[in-house]
Amino acid sequence: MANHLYNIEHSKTLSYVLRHHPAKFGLTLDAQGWCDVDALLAAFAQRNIELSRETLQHVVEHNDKKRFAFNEDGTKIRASQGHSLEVELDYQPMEPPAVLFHGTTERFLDAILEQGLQKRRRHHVHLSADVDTAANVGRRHGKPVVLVVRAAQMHADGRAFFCSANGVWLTDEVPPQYLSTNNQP
Ligand code: HQG
Repeated sequence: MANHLYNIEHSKTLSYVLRHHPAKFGLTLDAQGWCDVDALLAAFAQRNIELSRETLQHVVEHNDKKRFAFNEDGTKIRASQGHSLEVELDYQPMEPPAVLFHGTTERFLDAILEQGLQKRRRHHVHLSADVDTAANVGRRHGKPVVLVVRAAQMHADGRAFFCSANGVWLTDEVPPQYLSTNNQP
């Protein structure tokens, strides 16, 4: 059975393929981002990347952030969020909690407070429901800073929010007036 490291490698390769570059593996995603599981397994085998159906199931189930999901009958797989590709993830708009959090790093702070949060290469701006998760996201880029997003106010102002299958909150952009660097938005 796949060990932890093995899972990380597979998770990285799956993220690469299912979020950003399916064509590099000769694969296509449908409009909702789904990839045929048989085709995925064949593409990995062709490239001598060992990935059995059982291991794939294990990765989907045990991945630390539950990054991937199967469709109902298990014939298709997709990344639940994080795409740079144009996909329609068919999440329903949802009312967010009063505040959400965004983890970033100090060197981006001035630009963010001036321009707001932008999705950049991703499909959405990614927000977390709790401070700890946001701090961990920020830590990927350097010394973490957690921003407070006045999500309920954004929603009241007509901005759409979505919650991914793995609990990441998604929105198009966060203008600076909804952001603050402390817990008193
Ligand atoms: C920053 C991971 C300057 C933004 C995580 C972030 C997440 C700006 C960086 C998911 C800016 C983009 C996404 C502006 C935003 N000026 N910098 N106006 N607006 N930024 O990696 O949110 O492990 O594309 O603060 O856990 O860090 O991959 O986005 O620092 O859920 O599953 O530009 O990726 O999930 O960085 O992370 P990213 P993110 P996975």
